[in-house]
Amino acid sequence: MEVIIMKELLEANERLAEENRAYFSDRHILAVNLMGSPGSGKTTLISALAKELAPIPVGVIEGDIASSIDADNLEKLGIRSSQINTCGECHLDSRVIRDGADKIDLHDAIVFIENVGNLICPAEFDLGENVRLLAASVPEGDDKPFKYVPMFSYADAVALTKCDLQEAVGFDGENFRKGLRALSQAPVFEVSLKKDTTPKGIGELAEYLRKKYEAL
Ligand SMILES: Nc1nc2c(ncn2[C@@H]2O[C@H](COP(=O)(O)OP(=O)(O)O)[C@@H](O)[C@H]2O)c(=O)[nH]1
Ligand SMILES: [Mg+2]
Repeated sequence: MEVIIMKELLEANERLAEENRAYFSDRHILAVNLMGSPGSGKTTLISALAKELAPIPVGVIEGDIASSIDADNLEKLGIRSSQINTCGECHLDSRVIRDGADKIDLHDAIVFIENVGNLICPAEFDLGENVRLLAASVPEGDDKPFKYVPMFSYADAVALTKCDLQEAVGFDGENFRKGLRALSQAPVFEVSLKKDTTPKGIGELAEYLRKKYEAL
């Protein structure tokens, strides 16, 4: 019974994902589904990318179980944002995306969908995005691609965040890449966005997204 319900849920999600894809395409929007653990640096990454991607307009659909902290902070930085509260659900699904996109009301833009912090469930729900970006942070450990296989397989690109902490936590970059390469050829972008320091590596990731936007 449970299996049938899950199958129906995923099929319904897939139909709505197709509608979202058409919605984004009609408005010339590159939609980026940004996934990763809580605290992996997703919101920090979006605010740095928005600066780097200018003059391309950037908007954000923020997914969180509760609160509007991230959307409020991004709005303060001048980044158009809408907040979706999933009220306990551990991922976003296609159903809620359209509403969030209507609220920011952008076209000819890059729209980030910051998914709920979780390395498991978001990899099961297509949102109609163009790019699946995974923020994997150095303090989470270099073994994560071996453990969270569906998520690391699902990502089109990986932002390896908090690289300034590499030495402090003994992160083995070679082991991380070995785990990832067993699953996919997704490019890895190493970034450091420590508060009050000069950002590192963000230009390369912005360039990757800019090229995807220009190819729409
Ligand atoms: N040292 C360091 N801290 C970072 C970096 N990126 C983000 N942080 C910090 O990590 C914490 C969580 O970041 P946030 O962007 O809110 O993560 P999110 O929950 O994935 O959206 C914040 O205190 C950030 O300042 C980084 O590159 N280096
Ligand atoms: Mg966040």
